[in-house]
Amino acid sequence: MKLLVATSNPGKIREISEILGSCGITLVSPDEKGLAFDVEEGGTTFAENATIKALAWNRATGMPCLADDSGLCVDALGGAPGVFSARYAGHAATDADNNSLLLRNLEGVEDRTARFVCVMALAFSPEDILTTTGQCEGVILTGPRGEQGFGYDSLFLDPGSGKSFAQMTPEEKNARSHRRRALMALRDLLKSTGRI
Ligand code: ITT
Repeated sequence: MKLLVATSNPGKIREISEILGSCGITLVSPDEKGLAFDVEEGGTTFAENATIKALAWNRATGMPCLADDSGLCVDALGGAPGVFSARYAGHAATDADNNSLLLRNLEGVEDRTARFVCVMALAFSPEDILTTTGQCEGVILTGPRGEQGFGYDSLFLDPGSGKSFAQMTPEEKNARSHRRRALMALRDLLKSTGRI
């Protein structure tokens, strides 16, 4: 099976091909097809956004299309920043801006439990869409730790290892990431429904 992966992020494409490539799935990127367009992620849930993206690419190419949406959900903030993770501090916000705002909003807050969430949507047609979710539990630190990663990694403590995601090698992080869990669930669903 050939899948178009609706991202031009090489890190995501590598991670997806590690998990799905071994099941007889060939991945094609928009770059390889010479395609580029922006899809407005106007949904209120990760599932809605991932589905909007996967469907838009499916309509444009006629191919099965895989898209994801992910973000950080903090319990004490009612699940924020959630689908607004990339633009928590505004449309032009940098990771540093978003992290500063998160720390400010959690000043003096004791319950700092949080999770990274990722939803994968695979659209075969508008009537045939599979979605799976992966989550990864953690605790928001009171200040940044580590230099690796991106986004909220330096503030996200993995309680099991005692390291922030930014203190892990890419391999260590990917082994437990929300994206990996969503992808493994997708691989299992494709197998159990006889599609691969
Ligand atoms: P696309 O172009 O593929 O849409 P994106 O940068 O918008 O990539 P996501 O929708 O996957 O990325 O993630 C939205 C935001 O959630 C991202 O900008 C980060 O702030 C945060 N985030 C998601 N996954 C993360 C991770 O593994 N580590 C740190 N922050 C993460």
